[in-house]
Amino acid sequence: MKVSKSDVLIVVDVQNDFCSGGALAVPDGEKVVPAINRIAEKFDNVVLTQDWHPGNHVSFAANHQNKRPFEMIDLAYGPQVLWPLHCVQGSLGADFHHGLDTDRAGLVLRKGMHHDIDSYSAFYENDHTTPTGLASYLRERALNTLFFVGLAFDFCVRYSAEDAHRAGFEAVVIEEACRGIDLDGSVAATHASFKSLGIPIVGIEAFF
Ligand code: VGL
Ligand code: ZN
Repeated sequence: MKVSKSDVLIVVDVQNDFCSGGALAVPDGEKVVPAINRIAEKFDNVVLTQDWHPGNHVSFAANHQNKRPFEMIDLAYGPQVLWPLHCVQGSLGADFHHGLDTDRAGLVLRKGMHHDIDSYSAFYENDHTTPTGLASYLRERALNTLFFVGLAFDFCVRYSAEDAHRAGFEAVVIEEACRGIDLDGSVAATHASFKSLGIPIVGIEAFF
């Protein structure tokens, strides 16, 4: 596969809190870093996303009485998983993993900044209405095939790829350069959803 000028690599949330030792560690999260750096060299266009929450964020279990991480609550926009405090704006946990090559990124898109709405997707917040601006950025730059890598496969990568597909972009996921949280079967649900939407998963070797 030859990467073209209208392709973009979207590197989702490769941040300390999602890596080993982090507040919301995804098993083997940091193992995506070498693969992502290798793939990124092939792309002219790279976007990094960064989960970036205020301390009073609604997705933090600590901000609700008698709630523990990984419990669900109902918010105005629907069900929401409660998470451990993670990726707080300006914290070390919110920094990109030190091994990630960030130099070639044309855009760093921060998300989850509204205290009352979570944002898994890089396109729309969890109310499915509030846009992040990424779709307009990509359209204006005529980038139409989007390759997704990063963390977590079954949350932010999943919802970003699905929203991209619904917005009319070609969305492709490089699963070998992702790792999942796997909460209540969420990895299997992600595979089923990608299959029904026709979102392909491609291997890393396709790029070399
Ligand atoms: C994520 C849970 C909460 C992710 C972000 O990056 O997948 N998951 N915030
Ligand atoms: Zn988050």
